[in-house]
Amino acid sequence: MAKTSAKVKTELSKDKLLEMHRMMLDIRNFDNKVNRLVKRGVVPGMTHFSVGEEAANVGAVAAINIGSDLITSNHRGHGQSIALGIDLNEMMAEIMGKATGTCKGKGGSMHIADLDGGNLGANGIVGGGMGMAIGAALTQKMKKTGNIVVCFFGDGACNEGTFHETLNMASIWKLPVIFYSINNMYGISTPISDVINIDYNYRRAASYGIPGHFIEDGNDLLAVYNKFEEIVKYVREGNGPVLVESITYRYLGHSTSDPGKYRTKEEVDEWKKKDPITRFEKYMLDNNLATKKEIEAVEKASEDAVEESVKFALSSPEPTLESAFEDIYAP
Ligand SMILES: Cc1ncc(C[n+]2csc(CCOP(=O)(O)OP(=O)(O)O)c2C)c(N)n1
Ligand SMILES: [Mg+2]
Repeated sequence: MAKTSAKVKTELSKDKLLEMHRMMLDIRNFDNKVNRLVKRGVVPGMTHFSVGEEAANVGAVAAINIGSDLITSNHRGHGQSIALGIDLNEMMAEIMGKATGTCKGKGGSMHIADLDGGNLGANGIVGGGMGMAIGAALTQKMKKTGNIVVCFFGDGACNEGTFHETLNMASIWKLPVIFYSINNMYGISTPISDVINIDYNYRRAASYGIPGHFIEDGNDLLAVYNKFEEIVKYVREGNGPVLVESITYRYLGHSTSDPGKYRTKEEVDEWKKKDPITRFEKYMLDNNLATKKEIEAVEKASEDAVEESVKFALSSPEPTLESAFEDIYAP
């Protein structure tokens, strides 16, 4: 099993560590449940999962000010939504297209937005969050809010034109935005090594005169958290944008319709040995940061919350026909 290299920062309380662990469990349990529900035909449409990428999401979100800082997301946005503390009942209802959903059942899995948590929204256009992120960052700068924006995207999105346009604009205007590429090494079935002529995308930061950071082990929760803590401070102090990339892996297919024939079982199994949740549990136990009993209690609470969300969503009403004409224009 790979080691957790990062040291716990003294200011990280036991409660915070258990909360981060809970977030990772919620992501895994929630997405595994949705995957089963899609296969049973209970959840309609296309769904992308964050299973395996929990630490890369939770470590980043845990370092920002939830409720005042902002994020933009992509098609694989369940991990970020949950890490920001979205109501699981409402999120499950949204994915099932119910009126009680986060977006009243009009968005579904790929369009979850949660303004209370600072989530400006997921979207199905690869690179689509980048323009929104720098617009939001410009607002923060002009209004001097002191808030920052984290723009989440994949490795594949780094070859979209908007990546270059937004990094360039953010750099010349010194906007408070962190461009964060979660590199799971594939864009659908295409390995990243087939589509870039450098080893890692974070090196592209040099083209815009901004810092590029690399988190080699994005399955190490504390390595992600510690790196983000440092970057968040730099960006909040008004030094301009940063590009950061973490390496992780998705256990499930690109989406529910992906049989995954482009990668071997051995490759997937190798990554499962570096599982972010198992490693963090071991780390907490080895360092006497939590007891087995406390960890089991968190596991049980997470499983119960996901089951509860399914009950809530299934018993919720469908949106009415009239509601299709509501929420079209901003007030
Ligand atoms: C502009 C655009 N081009 C292509 C697609 C189809 N598409 C959806 S996800 C995806 C791959 C994205 O890969 P990456 O950015 O690495 O994210 P990951 O799915 O690996 O998390 C593609 C090509 C799209 N949705 N939007
Ligand atoms: Mg990818």
